Amino acid sequence: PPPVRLTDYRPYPFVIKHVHLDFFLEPTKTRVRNKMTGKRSFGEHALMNLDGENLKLISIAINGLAVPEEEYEITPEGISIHMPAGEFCLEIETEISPETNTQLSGLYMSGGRFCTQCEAEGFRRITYYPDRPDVLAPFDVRMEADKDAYPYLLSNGNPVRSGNIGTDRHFAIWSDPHPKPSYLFALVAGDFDVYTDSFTTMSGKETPLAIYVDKGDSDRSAYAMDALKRSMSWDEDVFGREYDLDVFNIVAVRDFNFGAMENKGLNIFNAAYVLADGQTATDADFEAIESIVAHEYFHNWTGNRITCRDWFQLCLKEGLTVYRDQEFSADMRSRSVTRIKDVIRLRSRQFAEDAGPLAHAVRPDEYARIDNLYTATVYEKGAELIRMLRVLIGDTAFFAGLNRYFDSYDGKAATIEDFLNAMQLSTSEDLRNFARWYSQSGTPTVTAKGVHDTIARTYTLTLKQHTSATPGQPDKIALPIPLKTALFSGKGRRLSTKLNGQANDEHLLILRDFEQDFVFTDVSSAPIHSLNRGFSAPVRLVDGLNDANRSALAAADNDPFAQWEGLQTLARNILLEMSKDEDGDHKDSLSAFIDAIDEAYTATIDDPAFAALILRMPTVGELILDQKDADPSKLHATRLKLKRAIARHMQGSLVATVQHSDTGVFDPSAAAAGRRALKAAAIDLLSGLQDEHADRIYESFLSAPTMTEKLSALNALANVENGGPSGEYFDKALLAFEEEWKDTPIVMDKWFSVQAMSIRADLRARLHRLCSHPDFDFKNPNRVRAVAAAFAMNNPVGFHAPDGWGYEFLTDIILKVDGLNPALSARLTTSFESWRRFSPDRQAHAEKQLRRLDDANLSKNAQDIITRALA
Ligand code: B3K
Ligand code: ZN
Repeated sequence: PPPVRLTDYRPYPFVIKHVHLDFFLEPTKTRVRNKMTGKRSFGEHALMNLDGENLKLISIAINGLAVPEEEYEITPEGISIHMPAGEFCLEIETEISPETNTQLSGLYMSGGRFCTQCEAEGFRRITYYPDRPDVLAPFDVRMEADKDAYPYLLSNGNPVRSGNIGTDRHFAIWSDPHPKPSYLFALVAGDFDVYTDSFTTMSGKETPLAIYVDKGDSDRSAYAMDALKRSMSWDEDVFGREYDLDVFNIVAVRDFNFGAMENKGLNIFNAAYVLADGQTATDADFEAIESIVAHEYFHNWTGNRITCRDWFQLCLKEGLTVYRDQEFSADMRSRSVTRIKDVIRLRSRQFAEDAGPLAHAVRPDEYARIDNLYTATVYEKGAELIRMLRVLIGDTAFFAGLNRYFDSYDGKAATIEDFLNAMQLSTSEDLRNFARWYSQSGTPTVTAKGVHDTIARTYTLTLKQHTSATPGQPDKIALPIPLKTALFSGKGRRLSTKLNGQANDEHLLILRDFEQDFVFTDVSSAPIHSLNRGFSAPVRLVDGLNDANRSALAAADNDPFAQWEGLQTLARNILLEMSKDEDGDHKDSLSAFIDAIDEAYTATIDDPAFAALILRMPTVGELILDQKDADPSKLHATRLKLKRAIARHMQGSLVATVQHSDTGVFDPSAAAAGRRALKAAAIDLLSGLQDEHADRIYESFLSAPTMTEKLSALNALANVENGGPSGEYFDKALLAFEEEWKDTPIVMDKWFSVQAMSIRADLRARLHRLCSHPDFDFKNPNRVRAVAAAFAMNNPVGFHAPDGWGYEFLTDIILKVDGLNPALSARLTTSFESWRRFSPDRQAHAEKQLRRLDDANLSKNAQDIITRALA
């Protein structure tokens, strides 16, 4: 099928003034009556096309009269109906089977409850409708169901009325006054425990809040509720945005294709991103819950009130909303630690995507399958573009532009051009070039070279940008790249210098051309430059410094991101040097590096979350990014060597850190989480010394007071594999863990993924055991991801095993999942995205499996990824 193209956009020729939906809920035979009133808005053609998929048509009537068969046609994509002139009331009744809907798109059942997922194109699996984001209408929903089995009946908007029907059934009516596109529709029916609270908005309106969870789980909803209230108040304080309905509900379901969904007034969440307490969730889980709750809530303004004209504009809501949730997390936690984590995520996911066959623009101009556009590029790079825009135009213009955007497009479906126009009206900076960031794919590389002139007291920094060709875009244009820059003396003192006559100790350089010189004046001695501070632009940087300069900067830089980045670059360099020359002792560079780490660690120990990041060495996944013909096993071995050297040198302080545990009630705060993160980093390093600390780590597993500590000890035990008693610690610990948590699926997912991410001789057999475990379930995405995605995306050593078994294992899973859940199989298939980056033997094995997938006649979603990966 031909791709969907941005240039093919045509407005829908009808307006839907109002939608009334009536649901008669039964697991295998749900009746949906859909009554739409509206009229043609332009044009004369009488045909109205509605989308529909897997629907059984029961009846169709216009203005109260049944439509004769020759007046409509059912097509593979939906239905075409001859419409009369003028206003119409179109009533369509269809039947669907939620129980057998394993795709988890549309109306489906999870744990005996009805729930929906409509973005992007799930609503057409519920009823015939113009299922496109630019058709907005107010919805009223009535539903009825068995009273005992489904005591709670929820939908978007405000509750209107509910009551009994006879003795066994009941109904509820919901009304959502805000016009919305169909992808924001939601319905939930089932039995739950409910955790309630309320929030008083800035205009004094008290709004009841509720979180619906599995029976017995309501205590574990407290943190999500707290995050929700903090999000509501933060959006008022920082963006001036108030909530706009009488109630706000969140429902947690176990079977869900991704994190959560921002349906108007009724967010539906993957239970893994709602439920948490110290015993069952790690600090990373708490952090994810906080940011996802915020993200979905923030969509109420960026996405729901202002939505997207078409799916090409997806980044309009996603990039902006990710930016907002990142800012929220930065305000709730440590700004610099949050930034570093966001950059790690961007680089490992988005840079990898941008460098391979799946690269696409933040706003692409064509796509084959919309589900496959929910990518790191749209989300994470989309957020970086917003952040960069703020740096370019400044805070005042940024917020003025946003307010103008909210004022101008509230209640409408907008485009990136609309957004940038609103911004342009608030700034004198010409944003036409900035817009290129949205249409050009690939990650620019910026190369820097500095020359000091002692006599003129100038420092000339020559910056170049280059972006490699990406699929469909052989030639690249220059982008405006804002680089926060500071100069330091050789001794590590930050210098105040002049650029364009302006004196400052940090300057914003905007590289607009392929090559440009920036001349700093008043520079008395040869400086060291610190570029892209705070990661002001999402680029790769070849900074032209030597390692001695970098060490000097790492010790001195007052920008925590720059300090961390300097040490990471040192680590990358030494790792690549060591893996190139395996037999060399690398004594000098090793000891200089370890001293730098030790020094930075000691200097930052009062900020444990940051110190933990200092101890974190670049992962194999990150190292691969800089390589051709990559050999993950070799990189892993080198990385272990480096970690061992660090552990050996810092043993004393690491042991002291491991022995510390907070006492008293569990504290999920960023400060307490930081202490646990440092402990985890220390345990991880010590585990590299194998048997020497195995007893201590096992002991730490047994006595761990929190899931974070339990899991970090378990992860560390996975690294200890020297035969003898310690080799068995991992399996002993797993057994104990399983015994304790076998009835708590979200916790058991961790048990599955720790093993899938372990690098051990028995990994292959272990993975097969996991897949035949009685609790492994191909229909539950969390469980499939806990094994398959954990393995393929987070265990490069195993996945890229030289004889190809990792590729074969994943392929077997994809083949099994595809018939059940194409969105999930397509996502798993993206794990092949970097296959051409590996050594020739690995490439041959990967290609063989991709061909196997290609021949298997898989879903359109999976096929789209396979075709692009092989292209
Ligand atoms: N908007 C949803 C993602 C929907 C994914 C559809 N394949 C969640 C989010 O980004 O907030
Ligand atoms: Zn989102």
